[in-house]
Amino acid sequence: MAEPYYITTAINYPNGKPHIGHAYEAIAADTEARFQRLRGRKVRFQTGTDEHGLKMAQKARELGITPRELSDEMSSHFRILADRLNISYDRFFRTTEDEHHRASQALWLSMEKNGDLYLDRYEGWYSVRDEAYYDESELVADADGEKLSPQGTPVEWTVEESWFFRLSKYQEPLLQLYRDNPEFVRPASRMNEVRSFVEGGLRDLSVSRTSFDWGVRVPGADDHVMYVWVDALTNYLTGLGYPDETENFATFWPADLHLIGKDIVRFHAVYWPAFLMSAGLPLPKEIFAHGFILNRGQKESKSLGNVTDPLDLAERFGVDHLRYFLLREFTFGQDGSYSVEAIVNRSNSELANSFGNLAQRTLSQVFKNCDGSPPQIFGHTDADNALFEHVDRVIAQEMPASYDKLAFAQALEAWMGAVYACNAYIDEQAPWALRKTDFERMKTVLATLYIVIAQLTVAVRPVMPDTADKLLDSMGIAPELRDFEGIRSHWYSPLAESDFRLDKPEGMFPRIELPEGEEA
Ligand code: ME8
Repeated sequence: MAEPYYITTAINYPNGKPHIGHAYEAIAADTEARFQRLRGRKVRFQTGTDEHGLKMAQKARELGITPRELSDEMSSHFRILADRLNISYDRFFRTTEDEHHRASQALWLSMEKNGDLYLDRYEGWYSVRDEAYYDESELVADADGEKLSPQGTPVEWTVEESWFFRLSKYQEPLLQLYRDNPEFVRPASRMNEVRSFVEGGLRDLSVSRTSFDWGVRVPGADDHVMYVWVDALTNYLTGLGYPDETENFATFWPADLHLIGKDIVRFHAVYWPAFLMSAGLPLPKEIFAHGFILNRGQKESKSLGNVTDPLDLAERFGVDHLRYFLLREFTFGQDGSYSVEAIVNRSNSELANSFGNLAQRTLSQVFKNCDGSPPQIFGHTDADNALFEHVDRVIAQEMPASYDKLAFAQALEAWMGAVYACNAYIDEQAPWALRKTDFERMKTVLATLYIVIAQLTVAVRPVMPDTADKLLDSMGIAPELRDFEGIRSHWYSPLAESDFRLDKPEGMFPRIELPEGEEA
């Protein structure tokens, strides 16, 4: 039985159109999901939109439409983006779905049954932009002395009757969880932040609101809607059929990985495990917090006029180029800054000039000099074997180990190292010169390259699924060989002996040229 693997992204607020950060998170999660599938795991991958709460209600009021109209329209933009970026989700989740109300209420009732919910009055600071409560001591002041949240967003003093969750009761159990699972939150710096926050003491959490009604009703208290994070986090359960005892729930819960951004760690690493402990449910295995993507060092914002639609980037550079760039350029877990010239440089130097050129040079020689038939092997030399060993180490060990820990840049660094080794090999062996002097050796060299190119293409499938599959199709690599083990097997001789013939190869990675005079 394949080992199950459940991965989720954060669900996005559809109070505006998606931005590059949303694309980044979706691409990283998708790459991980595809990697886990390639290594034979039974994967479930969920993403979606987080549609309740004051932020959505206020935005809708501003636009003169209902929150439902806003979320219907905007949620579709997130789905369109996910589809365009080739995100292989199994479930696109919307928190306004009926079944989600039932699930959130079921979780609520379990927490209530455990004695963890009580009615009181909330008085304190709230940031609508972050949908978060803050303690006075956490606030900072802007230049005019105006109070701001630690994320720099405005806060308002809020006084309201509210249900509370006994978060304070979970301080010790949470600390125990972190002691037992030091990698519960990654990277380690985020784990440290969370641990210090919890060590500092936990106050009970206000978990319902009465001043607006755009949310999930609190069972038995119709004038209250749940705090948006209570229902938002529950999406990870609802998507599996909770509270019903479904096969999906039995197979996939607890989640293997909640992939989120660094600004929402507290909700996932403190509140969420506490809610689950209270409800008597198993806890997710890992929370990974990625960094923020900045545009030339700045946060994208309407006031700076630097908001870029990720669909435009995909259109302009190609989906797989964008995916490759975002995962290759930045260490996953840290912030990164992108620019058009960085995308162009990375794509041209690594995809067009290195990998694309390697494939194109090799396949066009097979096409021209071997009638398109993958050539026969006449005995390997040490140079061939050294190349095989290098590539095998990369695809069998280095890349899987890196993908497994979400070290995407490291996986692609190893991949590029192998591509460089292939390019050095082709230059040294010069098969084009062997055509006249030693036709058999030429064939062996091209066969060697054919094998390693197929292997390296399979290894990069999680990152560039579409282009990789087109290249593998053109090379006649059967679908069942396109995983880490399959492509190491002895598929080449049967292919060489079959009547497969290459079509005239077309470059899969054209150079990107910026129009003259365009500011890159
Ligand atoms: O936080 N770079 O939704 P959201 C990288 N609904 N990632 C970024 C980013 C950037 N510039 N800006 C935001 C929410 N993100 C909640 C989540 S989960 C139960 C509820 C990330 O639309 C952010 O960290 O504000 C989060 O992981 C995701 O995008 C959605 O952010």
